[in-house]
Amino acid sequence: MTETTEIRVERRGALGILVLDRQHALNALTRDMVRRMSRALAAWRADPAIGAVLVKAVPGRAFCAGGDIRKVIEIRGREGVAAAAGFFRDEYRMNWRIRNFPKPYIALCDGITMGGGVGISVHGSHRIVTENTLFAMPETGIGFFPDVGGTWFLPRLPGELGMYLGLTGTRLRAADCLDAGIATHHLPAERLSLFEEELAAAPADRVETVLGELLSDLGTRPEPAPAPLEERRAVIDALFAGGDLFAILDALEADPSGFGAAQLDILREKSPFALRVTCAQLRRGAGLADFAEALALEYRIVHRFLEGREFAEGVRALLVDKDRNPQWTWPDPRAVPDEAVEACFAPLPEGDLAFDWEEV
Ligand code: QUE
Repeated sequence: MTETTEIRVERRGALGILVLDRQHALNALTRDMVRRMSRALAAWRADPAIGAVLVKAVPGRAFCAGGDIRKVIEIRGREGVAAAAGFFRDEYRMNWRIRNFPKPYIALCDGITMGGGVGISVHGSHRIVTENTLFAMPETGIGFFPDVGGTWFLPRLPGELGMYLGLTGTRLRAADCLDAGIATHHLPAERLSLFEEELAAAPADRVETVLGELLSDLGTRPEPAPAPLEERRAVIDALFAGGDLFAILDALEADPSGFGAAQLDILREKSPFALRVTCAQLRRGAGLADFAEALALEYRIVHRFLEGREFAEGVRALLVDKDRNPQWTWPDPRAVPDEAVEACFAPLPEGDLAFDWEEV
């Protein structure tokens, strides 16, 4: 399969439609896909005949499982850090365009929506989930950090939910996504094609109105999760409130309910270095003034993850060799030097990533 078939850029009525079509890889984003999406957004922003953008995947298990990070690690090995960073440059710039898109941006998250898939949905104006949605930011498991704007949206979820999701990589279903504010609407999957058809039939200047009508007509309440997140919110808020990872780990250890111990078991599988960085990243993210700053901070961090070995080792163990036995650089969070964490946030010699609607 050639790269050019991995994303379809279509037009239907006043709708700009992006169709992820890389099913064999759960629609994980290649650099080519990212660039095509980014270019389409710039063109549609300036096109008065386009009233809204719809992003969806070909029918299957996934909306989008992330980025094609196996390829990123391969490029890092062959061509170096700067070449590998190019993927993230294009991806973060696309994330910025989604958040700043001046018309409705509608993501149909009908299936696995993780990592990079969250980046192409959660920043849009309309995030539609279905009974098939499985949402997560699972990066700490592969020695990486919750990027694609995680620095911005995770600290802005209610209470300490963002810290919990970013550290543990916990997967959420539709009802929890709605309660958390990650999703804005729920549609049964069987109604998605009708939704698209009706929206495409609206003239450009009516799309926004019709969109609202369709969502209230077709939208339903999702099945509640078996153990809804809302019931654990108070416990999560108490246990994940610490200012640094050590305070959070101490709170989990002291929790008598069993929930704390279960979270510690989950965290023991993650990269200790990634956990330290993620905690510091999300606390910093809470204080940032705008989205661009958050992405620029991630672009700093990603350079350090490309320079180090933790990310490559996580990708090797979970995605390439699949032995699920990563040999992390530091065996536990206390062994990670503070300087190694702090170094992730230091300015880049080349300066920060810039955001605009020009070129790719
Ligand atoms: C954590 C992650 C990712 C992951 C698995 C994790 C991630 C990602 C992929 C992925 C999935 C399918 C593919 C692919 C990559 O898996 O970000 O190339 O075909 O992109 O545990 O963060």
